[in-house]
Amino acid sequence: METKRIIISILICMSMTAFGQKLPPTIKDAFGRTVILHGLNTAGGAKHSKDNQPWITENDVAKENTEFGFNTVRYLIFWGAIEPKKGEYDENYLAEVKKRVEWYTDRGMYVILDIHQDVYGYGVGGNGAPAWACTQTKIQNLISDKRAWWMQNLEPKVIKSYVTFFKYDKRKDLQQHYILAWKKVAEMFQDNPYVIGYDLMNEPHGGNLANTLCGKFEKKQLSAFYRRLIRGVRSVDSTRYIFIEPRSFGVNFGMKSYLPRIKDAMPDGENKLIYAPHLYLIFVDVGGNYNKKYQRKLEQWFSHRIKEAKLHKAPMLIGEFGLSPGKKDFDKYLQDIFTRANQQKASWTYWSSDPGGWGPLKGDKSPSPILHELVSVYPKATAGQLKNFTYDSKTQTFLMTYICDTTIAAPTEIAIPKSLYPNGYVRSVAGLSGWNEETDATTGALKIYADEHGQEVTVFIRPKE
Ligand code: IDC
Repeated sequence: METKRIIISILICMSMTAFGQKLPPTIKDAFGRTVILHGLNTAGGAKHSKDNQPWITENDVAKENTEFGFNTVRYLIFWGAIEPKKGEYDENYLAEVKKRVEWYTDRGMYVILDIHQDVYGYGVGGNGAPAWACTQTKIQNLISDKRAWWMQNLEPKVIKSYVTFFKYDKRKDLQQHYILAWKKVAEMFQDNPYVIGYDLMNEPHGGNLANTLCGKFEKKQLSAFYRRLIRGVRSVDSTRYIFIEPRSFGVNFGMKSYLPRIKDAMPDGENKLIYAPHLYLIFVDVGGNYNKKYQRKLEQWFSHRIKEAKLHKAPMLIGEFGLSPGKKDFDKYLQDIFTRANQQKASWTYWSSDPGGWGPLKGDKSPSPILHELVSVYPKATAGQLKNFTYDSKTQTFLMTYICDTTIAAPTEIAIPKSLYPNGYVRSVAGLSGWNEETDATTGALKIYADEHGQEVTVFIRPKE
């Protein structure tokens, strides 16, 4: 039985590269290793908390890293908290962000900084933009409203705020201040290599639905905004990745994006963009369960996103996806996402770490059924070309194939979350005549040191019986 299972997994893994398809670009670390990012968004609660900081403590961060095996966080920050008064930065807020960011980076986790917004900004009932940059400046929280929160985007004052922000010719100051805010943030983290990049704007929305759906918003306004913003960020930082998102409305559900090719503005012409779309099929928020119809929608979502990532010549991070563990087949939905993400060597950050609701931890911080689906073995850094990898959550088996590159002066590292194999695991490495290995004392990651250049290596991991 066991042997049959192993053979089947190996065959599946091999068939994925059998037709010589071109491998998508991947994220690289400072050593040139191929990196896969797995982590959580932290945190929704920061949008309206008193100090705009998330719930998390340093201990929770350690647990994410060692117990659950995550190597990344998508960390939410807010323009309204960075620049609450026009032209004045809140140094205290930024210092508190820095302190928390270092909880992750000091232990070698990557941080993606995300300037977040939903429903444009604080002045019009949402979060994100400071009240002074909204068409209405009285701070109110409409989100406690009973409707789905994103319906607030249909409020006239919200539409007007988005439209004004993206009409650069009329109100240059808004985008200029947004760019300055990013420059301020980028300057602060310049010396921290584990801050892997900047997610320029959460879920860009043009306000006007007609313009959004016919493509005008992405083709004209959003692309022009990104070009300005990328130039601005690159004037202070030419090493980090820049994460770009398509428009949210429709694309989150699986429709195509109209965003034209966005180019980086690195001094040496290098492209360090990562395509970072969100995945929320409509059944997640509005009634219904995951079924065949949504399985087809999921295929459609991936097929559009893969084409778009190719257009931008960028690797992909699914920046947000999530759902309630109360939905029937939520586990199948998540595993279907991971299978497709792994085929593309795509990274992901689950929405969100907030305890309770969709979170991997319940309100009392005990594990929710979501956690079980998110915790997996994955190649967090591969010293060579990562050909393919699979993880089966039912059997807890992992298989990867890579081509060894000895010009890379660092080992291949496989994340093996400590909570996964209480009775230990068995690993086999095929394709090498000799190698050294080591277990990371803190995270439990398996490090493989090999010196046979060009050799195809297969690693298989399963629970100890
Ligand atoms: C949600 C939070 C919810 C909050 C709402 C509005 O889970 O508590 O009331 O935002 O601020 C997104 C957004 C992300 C959303 C998430 C889930 O980027 O901020 O968080 N979502 O609804 N886009 C689609 C879904």
